[in-house]
Amino acid sequence: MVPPERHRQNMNPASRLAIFGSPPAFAEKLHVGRPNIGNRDRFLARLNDILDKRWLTNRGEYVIELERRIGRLVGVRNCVLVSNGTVGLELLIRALGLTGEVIVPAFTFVATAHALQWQEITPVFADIDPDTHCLDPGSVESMITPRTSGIIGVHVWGRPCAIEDLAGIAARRNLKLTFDAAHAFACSHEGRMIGSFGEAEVFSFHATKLINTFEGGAIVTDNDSLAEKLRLMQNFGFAGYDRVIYIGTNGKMSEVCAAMGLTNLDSLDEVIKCNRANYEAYQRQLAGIPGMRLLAYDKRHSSNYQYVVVTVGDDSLLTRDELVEVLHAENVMARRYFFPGVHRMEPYKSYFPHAHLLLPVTEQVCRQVLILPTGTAVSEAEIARVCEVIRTALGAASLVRKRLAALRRPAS
Ligand code: T4K
Repeated sequence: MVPPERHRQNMNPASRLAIFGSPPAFAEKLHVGRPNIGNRDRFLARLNDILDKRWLTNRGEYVIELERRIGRLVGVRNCVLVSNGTVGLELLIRALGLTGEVIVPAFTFVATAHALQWQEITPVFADIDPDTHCLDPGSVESMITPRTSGIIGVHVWGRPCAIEDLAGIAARRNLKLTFDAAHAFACSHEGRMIGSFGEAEVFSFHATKLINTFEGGAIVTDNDSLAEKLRLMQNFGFAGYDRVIYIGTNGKMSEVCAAMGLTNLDSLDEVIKCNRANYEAYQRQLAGIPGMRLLAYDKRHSSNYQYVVVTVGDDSLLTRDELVEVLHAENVMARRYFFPGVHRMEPYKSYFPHAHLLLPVTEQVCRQVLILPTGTAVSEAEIARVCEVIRTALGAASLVRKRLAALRRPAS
């Protein structure tokens, strides 16, 4: 009788995959976007202080401190903390007086477009650059109409947009330029921090982001009058007790959220170091696998390495979607951000049914991009295991493909 270990070694490697009935590589789900959680004791000390002081929200001392620290880090005069990145975008769009049409990428989280449509402004989708995944300035220019009032670039994966080209277009065509910097906290462009470009920029501090405040975001700008307007707008238009001077909403960040932000900010360098080490581990493990291209971070800019992004090319032996099925069976919850592209989501799909014809690169990138787990919750050994699954699956691609097809067929 073959001893179990020998037997396992003699098995076709593909049979070790969960899709063939083996136990999954991970007993628990390995997620993309596990929150980075800073020093728990420091957070709890801040939480106790908040409870002792009974000051829970409405621009308390923790919010003020976090605004000051972010402003300093980014190098801008004003930081307005908000309840989440989406509300930050909505407030900024309104404060800038954008109207009619605004050009955005369709390769982004749906919030970028929703923040416009929510205010009955039409998001017009421009195509992206195949290397950076950010707006293609040539496509932006071709989408400008007499109704266009602005451009919102998105620094996808924390990599800067073609900022100078977009600024040139905005200046020539008299458009407002802003950036959705949800992914780009602590990133820089040519030695200058992201957050300091355009009219203003918006960060997200959602649980899944580099720095989280549970939920939260920030609008950063050097424009003092814009910041003042944003502060009014985020607090119902109150300019003092009983004095409402503007239309507003509730977009405030609470003290507990700010305390979490401060605690996470204390660990910023460690988090980025860990992300970078994880990225480099993936780089080593995935090197030389045909069709699997790890997105490079441009060394001219500093990055937060928050996302590990692989483009699964047409030369790969399995498609991106097949690899996702294999990985999910192993409890590796790889993601397909931003599939199928905002232009294929409602209501945009109904409004612009032919948008995809003008977005060939967006369409291709949406088909090919695979996001793998990283962050402080993921170890190098786990990364090695994830990559081993990928290598095993690709090494038995035709068997895997057949098996996936069989699993998809409904049982008769
Ligand atoms: N602009 C851009 C370019 C953005 O990417 C985003 C947000 C925004 C604007 C809007 O900012 P916010 O209004 O959100 O501040 C996630 C996040 O929910 C979203 O914030 C983020 N972008 C987007 C890229 O990713 P989903 O649909 O993937 O969320 P979900 O719930 O599937 O979470 C992702 C993974 O994280 C899960 O697999 C599990 C894990 N997770 C999640 C949470 C919430 C945890 O382990 N713990 C948690 O607490 O959108």
